[in-house]
Amino acid sequence: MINLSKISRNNKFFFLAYDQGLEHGPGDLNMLTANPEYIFNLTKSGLFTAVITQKGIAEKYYEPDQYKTPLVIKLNGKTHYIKEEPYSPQVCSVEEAVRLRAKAVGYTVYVGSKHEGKMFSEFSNIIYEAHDMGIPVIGWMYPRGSSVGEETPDITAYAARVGLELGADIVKVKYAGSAEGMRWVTACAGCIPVCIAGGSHLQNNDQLKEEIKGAMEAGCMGAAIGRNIWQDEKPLERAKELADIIFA
Ligand code: FBP
Repeated sequence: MINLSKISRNNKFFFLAYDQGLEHGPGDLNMLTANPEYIFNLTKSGLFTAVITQKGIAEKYYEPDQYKTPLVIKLNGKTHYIKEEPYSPQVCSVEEAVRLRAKAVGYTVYVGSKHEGKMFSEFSNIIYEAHDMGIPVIGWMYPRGSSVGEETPDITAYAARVGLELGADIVKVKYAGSAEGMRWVTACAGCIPVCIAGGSHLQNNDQLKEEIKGAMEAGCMGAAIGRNIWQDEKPLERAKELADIIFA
């Protein structure tokens, strides 16, 4: 088993996700949050077990001595203009990510997309290369495409299972609607940790807190949250509330 200690605390994960500039565009950003330094400064709180960016942000802004919090580099990405069957091409190699001082790498698999085969193949090669270098791989396992219906616990569980069977070390999935749904997801993920994703910024943090509570009760090991933290007026207060649940 690959060692996950560099990106976890007490075997739990709290990732600060900041790849939305590429995935969603500047609509997610403002004059403050468009500056990656603002995000990296939030990591100085020590609340997060890792921060997630694309390679360009890592290369231009990430200073491990200054920020301390470990880096995860997303190896693929796509813009929100892509509306047909989703495919997110690999844009960074494992070797390059390690050179940019990543302690883990991430890759989105759109499970069920017509391009699933291409993503399976890229993901499998990434896992092979990363494991050869002792680097963990996080799978963003997102069921999407015209053959995939509305996401149900079974569909989320299927995506998590695909992550296990392809060799991911951690899977990141959307919340399956209830703690019971998440129990099925974690059962299907087997021995690999499941983290939940955040979603668009909600004025009230209560719903997200309930989801994270439900997920942790169901055996999840953490969360990867972006907009609900850094789009908030009080990002560190929001993050602390979530960290208290994850590391309880
Ligand atoms: P958020 O907490 O801001 O939703 O970030 C989590 C994340 O997985 C990001 O890493 C990624 O950019 C985004 O969500 C993808 O969201 P989607 O594909 O659902 O639009």
